[in-house]
Amino acid sequence: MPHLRILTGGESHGASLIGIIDGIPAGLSLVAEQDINPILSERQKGYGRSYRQKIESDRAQILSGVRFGMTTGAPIALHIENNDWKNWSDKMSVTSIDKDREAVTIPRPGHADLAGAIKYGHMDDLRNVFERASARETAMRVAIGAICSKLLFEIGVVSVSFVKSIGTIEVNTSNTPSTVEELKNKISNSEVRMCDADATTRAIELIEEAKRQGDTLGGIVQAEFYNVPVGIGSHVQWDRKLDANIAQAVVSIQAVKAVEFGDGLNVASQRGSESHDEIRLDNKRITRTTNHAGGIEGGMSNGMPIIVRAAMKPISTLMQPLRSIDLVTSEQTNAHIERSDVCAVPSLSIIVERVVATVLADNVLDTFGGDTMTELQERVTKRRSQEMISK
Ligand code: EPS
Repeated sequence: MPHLRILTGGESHGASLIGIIDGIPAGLSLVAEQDINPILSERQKGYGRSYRQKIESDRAQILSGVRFGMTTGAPIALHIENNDWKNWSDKMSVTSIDKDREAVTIPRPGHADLAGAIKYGHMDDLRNVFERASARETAMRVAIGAICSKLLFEIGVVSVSFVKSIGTIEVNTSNTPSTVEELKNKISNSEVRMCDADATTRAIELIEEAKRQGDTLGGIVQAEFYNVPVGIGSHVQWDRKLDANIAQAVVSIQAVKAVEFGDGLNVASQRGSESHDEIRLDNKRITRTTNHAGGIEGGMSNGMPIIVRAAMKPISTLMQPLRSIDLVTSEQTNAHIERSDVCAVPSLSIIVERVVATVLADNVLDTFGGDTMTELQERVTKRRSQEMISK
């Protein structure tokens, strides 16, 4: 993160999630009820989530850095309560308790349980690892990302995200709507955030089948960002490349195993003539005929839509568990079972959109600076004028 500083804290069944984002300019209008909480609700939806989502109704409270609905330039501290905490206050007690802690000692294949236990010396209670490893933490990353989305919106950037596949069910992209608004409408009518009614029905059937079999499902999501100014990120140093920054952030999301930009893995089998985007003028604006690159060349935004895909592995808590060992008794047995989701791919699309927004806002601020939103907007407007050819 070249400009912003961000930290999150909190456990899945602890009292709450907290987050701090430092580096947002002064003068950004910010109201949690309008700018953050509707997006947190979206993250909780999606067919295949556990009963937990009926217990939670995530709302971020802004604790600092905002006065009278405007950012002051100071660090913004956020708080999201875990409603479920009241049911877990013994198991997650901060102070020692007299009761049995019901320790978990059988790691789940695919989860952070085993490596985390060996690393931090928690072989006698894996809960010390998995409560923090849990994807519950993404609620706070979405809240922070929603602030970044608002900043991007104020410089003219809009975004959308959707599910491309769940397990073996893929959307038919041939009738994808051409405008962002139409696309958003179609996605919001699907319980799995797919812009294809037939694929939605089949994905829901597949989730039901996986649930009956005590199994889980992964999938692929896509996030798109329009009107990003040219030249955020940089070719001059490895850690300033925009795609590298995005890849790190996206792969840091729980259960994400792969990230792609534009044509992604397909570039490997293409010819150069098929893979690159020809440059042309559209009313004196420099633009491209195609967008195979997904809006990034040489580690910099090139003005075309930024297209990012992420692949999520199936969730590692299985109701029909895989084999594992008890770290205390050495007995070969079934992995630990904990209430969990069958499929969280629709939520991942919301998370990826906000995590990428965070990286884009960070790179916008690194490139253009500005202590106030007015300064930032002036500098972005100047850059946009350089995207034109005057003759
Ligand atoms: C998660 C397991 C489930 C999910 C949770 C992530 O929680 P629980 O064990 O309480 O049912 O619902 O995700 C959330 C709580 C959330 O808000 O996204 C896990 O193990 O990662």
